[in-house]
Amino acid sequence: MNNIYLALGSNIEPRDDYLSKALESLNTHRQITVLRKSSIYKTAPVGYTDQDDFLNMVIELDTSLLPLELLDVCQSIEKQLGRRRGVRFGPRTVDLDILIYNQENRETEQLTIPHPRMLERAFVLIPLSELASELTVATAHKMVSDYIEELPESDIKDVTLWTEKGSAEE
Ligand code: A4P
Ligand code: MG
Repeated sequence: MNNIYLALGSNIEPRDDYLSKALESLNTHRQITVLRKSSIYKTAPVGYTDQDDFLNMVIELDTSLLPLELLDVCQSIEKQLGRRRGVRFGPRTVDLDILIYNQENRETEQLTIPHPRMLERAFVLIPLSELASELTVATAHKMVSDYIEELPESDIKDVTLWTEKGSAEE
């Protein structure tokens, strides 16, 4: 059984549609099965802050694809959903990042796993903890929940559970 986690993010409307379309494309790939999904969170932009809020989520999947093949699929889904590469860390219809691929530990320009910025990002760690709070990352004795405890309070406050548009009225 694989242990593979992806992070999804979007900050261009319709953000929730972009997330569902990305999920659908992953699921229809014959070598990918989406096993579990976190809730969707509304998150304040990190890095380049002069942009709209994001919707972020994390999914667990099973795949027979190798890491670089999976990256290739992620990038073609981003492209298919209209992603244009502009400002680094800037606005995007959809961003698909590979967080963890089993015990894989690699650092190349094309692909770094575990994702190099995941451990300091509340918008990744909080949804990931819904699926795997006891997962150890990077060191043998630090779990996802430990990394969350180390985050500044303000970063945690910037990540709130997102409720689908209109659902409150229904
Ligand atoms: N790459 C290397 N490692 C990986 C990996 N593990 N997964 C390479 C995916 N790609 C990986 O990515 C640039 C290159 O990283 C790729 O060509 C790939 O070969 P990109 O998606 O083209 O560009 P980017 O997304 O602007 O850069 P990057 O480095 O992925 O940015 P981040 O770190 O993902 O940051 N704030 C909030 N609240 N929510 C967000 O989702 N996202 C970002 C993007 C910034 N601020 C955000 C959010
Ligand atoms: Mg990316």
